[in-house]
Amino acid sequence: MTTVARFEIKYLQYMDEKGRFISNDVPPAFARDLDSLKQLYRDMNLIRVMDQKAYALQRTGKMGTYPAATGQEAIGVGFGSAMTKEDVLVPYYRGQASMVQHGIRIEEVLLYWGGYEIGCDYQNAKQDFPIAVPIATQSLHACGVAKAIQMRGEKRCVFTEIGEGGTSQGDFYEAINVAGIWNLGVVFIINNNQWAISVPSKIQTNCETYAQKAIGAGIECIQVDGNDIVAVKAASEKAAEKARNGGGPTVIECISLRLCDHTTADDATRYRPEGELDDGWTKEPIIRLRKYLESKGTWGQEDEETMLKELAEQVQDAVDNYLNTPADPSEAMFDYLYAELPERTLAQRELAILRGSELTASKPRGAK
Ligand SMILES: Cc1ncc(C[n+]2csc(CCOP(=O)(O)OP(=O)(O)O)c2C)c(N)n1
Repeated sequence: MTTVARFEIKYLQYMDEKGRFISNDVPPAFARDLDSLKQLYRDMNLIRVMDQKAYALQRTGKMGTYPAATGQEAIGVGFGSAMTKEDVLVPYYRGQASMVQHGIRIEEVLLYWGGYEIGCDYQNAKQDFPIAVPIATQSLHACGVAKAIQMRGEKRCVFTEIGEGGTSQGDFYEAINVAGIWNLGVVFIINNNQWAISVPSKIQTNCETYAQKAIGAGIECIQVDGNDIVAVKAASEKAAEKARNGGGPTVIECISLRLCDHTTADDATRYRPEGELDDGWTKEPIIRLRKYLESKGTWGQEDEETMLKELAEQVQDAVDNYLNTPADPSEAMFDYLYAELPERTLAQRELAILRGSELTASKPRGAK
């Protein structure tokens, strides 16, 4: 017997949980620039503040279900900041960090989760896709976009994110297969936050890593510390550059931990083992970058307080815009799916208009 092929999975981490650069690899250029790191620190904090506010909106009946990304901010901010304006983002429901990073407005994210169709009509990112709630469907959409880019001969790439649980779906395997064989410029980000609602990642697959699923599709892959924004951004920049230049797809598995409930409709205390959160909070991405910035003498308590105050104001402005948006009329649910409504749906739309007028359809969400 002979060996016909060998594979290995590389792991990338630059910064440990104490905020020390531990890698023998030379850090990428952005990581040697303290202003760039400070900006990334601010961007991650923005998502944390936004998530807290979104939870409060849901809890006070002013918004629908919301999936926070607490503890996973380095993933979305990391790969979102590796994207150019021309690149296309095909997000999943826990994708607010990359969405905001790519120019989608905070109020648009809130509007989506508040049930507004205009939440998907991104003013500053027209090319980006609506949030995909059906698991793994976005992986195939991303391949479709990348195929169009390839046919037009454009120098752009596509980023799409998926939870580790979502990679069990057929759509994901079909997507990485077609991305491999058609050499599509897609970067698949696996957000391995250790949980698919109450199913721990360890019993989701028999693979040692989620990254290695790419090997079956013949595409390059890497596993990174998803709590280390330097590693996430560095791996994403490399994969994006390759994709834009015709080098094909990459799968990047980012290891992190969900430090919040799955969504506002979940109670993780019912399945999470004791102690997991305590340990998780020592490894989360924001504190480690703060420790690094402090160790360089470039960040202190005053900077922190000023930043948090500014971010709270920024998020509150977005919340006010959200709350002051008149509610979509009931018939809006019919208005964005077809160019021309089929006959039978027309009747349903008429009914929705009739019913809608009985409700307080045009009342802004924030109205008493
Ligand atoms: C096709 C489909 N099946 C089931 C669901 C219900 N569902 C919502 S989230 C979820 C778990 C997903 O976990 P994972 O992919 O790990 O992502 P995470 O939510 O942890 O980011 C499931 C099964 C769905 N949204 N779509």
